Amino acid sequence: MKQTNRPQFIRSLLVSWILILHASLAPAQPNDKPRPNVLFIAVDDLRPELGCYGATPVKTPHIDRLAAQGTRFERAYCQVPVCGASRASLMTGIWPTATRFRNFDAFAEKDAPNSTTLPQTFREAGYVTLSNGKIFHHPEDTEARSWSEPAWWPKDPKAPTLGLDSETNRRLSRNQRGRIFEAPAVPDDAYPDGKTALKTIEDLRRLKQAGQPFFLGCGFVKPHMPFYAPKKYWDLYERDRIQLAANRGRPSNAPAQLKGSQEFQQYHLADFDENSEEFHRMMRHGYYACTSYVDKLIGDVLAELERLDLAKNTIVVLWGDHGWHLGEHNFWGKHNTMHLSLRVPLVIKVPGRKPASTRALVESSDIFPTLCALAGIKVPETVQGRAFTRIFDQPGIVFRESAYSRFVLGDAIVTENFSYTRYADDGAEMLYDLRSDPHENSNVSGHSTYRETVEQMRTLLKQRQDESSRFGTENSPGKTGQTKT
Ligand SMILES: [Ca+2]
Repeated sequence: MKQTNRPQFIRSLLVSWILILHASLAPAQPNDKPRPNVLFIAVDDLRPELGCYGATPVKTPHIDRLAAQGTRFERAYCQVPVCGASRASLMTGIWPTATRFRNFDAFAEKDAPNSTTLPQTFREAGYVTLSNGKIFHHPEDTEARSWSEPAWWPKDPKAPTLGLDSETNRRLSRNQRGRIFEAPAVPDDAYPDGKTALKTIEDLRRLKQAGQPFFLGCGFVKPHMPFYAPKKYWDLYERDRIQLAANRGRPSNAPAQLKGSQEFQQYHLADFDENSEEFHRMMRHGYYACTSYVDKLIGDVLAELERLDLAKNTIVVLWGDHGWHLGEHNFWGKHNTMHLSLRVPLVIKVPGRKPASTRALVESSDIFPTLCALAGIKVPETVQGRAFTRIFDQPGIVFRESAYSRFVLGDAIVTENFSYTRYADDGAEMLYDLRSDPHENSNVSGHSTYRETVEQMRTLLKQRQDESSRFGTENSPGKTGQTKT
């Protein structure tokens, strides 16, 4: 008897020991409070042109309501103004360099193979982690280690044409990406984003039943072009009354490297002349309609979170992956280091914290360690961003001296008063004084009055570039070892 029972006894001892070890490694929970869930809502190409950011005709009542309950970040900046790189950087908390997270084709898996991702960190801490729609730009990026289940995407998210007649279709045969706008009278769930909202709502019900803490990603693809939204959202705006950008010319003294994105040229512009006021008005109308459509879907998801009584213990993040030009400087979209391309909407609702707004500078890379801190989870050593949890209690503090972003050849920092870019090819510079020139109409980098400021910006930028390059050298697993939580 004794001999046959011994292996069982040893095994049960071992199992107990593993469970105890697991429990002791699990993050301490003050007062045994349940660990907070995270609902991470990513919106593609959404600039902070939302009701809660003031002075805009864009109707976003649901996001405004969330902002009124949470902390609204007035000065949040992306690391890279393009989908793939911005998302890979946020999801790893790692800054870009000239060779890492450079453009749309960036993969966390490929560009930072030794990193631990945000959802992976939560998963390894015992969370269920789910991804619906566009969270990573590439669905397969780090999928196996990030998510408890395969990342879910609606079918055909990029070209969901619903409203084209045969004549238009014939004309579109010359252009793979299809017409730039459509406004069919269809229900919300006819388009992929509506399906992403429904899947997220189903998941919330499932997660409520399961009772395990969760990190739930919900990524919408609008207002990214093409501007396809149900007609009722277009009908919220009268096109004739839409104001155009006041500054449709190039900034004075801008170097030749500064260009607008050519992405819109990949769509069929119907009968519009891209230099006409009618085109500017249509583009704004489409962007506004798609923003209101996504706002409604966000409202549906948040309503379910409340209905299920999960809101009281769920941190909600609303984030846009980069900014967007709506005709300013005659630019459409992202792909440069102008303030409008770098500044993103960011609202974080933390249960139990007072509503606030803050002008503290924060970066997308700071979101990863902030969420870890709020959930009591150890931040992986590879993360370069910094937790800004203090801001929730003291929204008036100064958190960062600069936000660092880059795009292809341009390295940029934004400080309290200035935005500065340096191009790697010939050293051309841009400096905008955000106090006197918030819309960046005049590059003053060559102006004698700003000589000292330019020197300071060069030094600050160099520091940020050096810090960014540190990952992969001092911080690499080979030298210091990598800590996973
Ligand atoms: Ca994007």
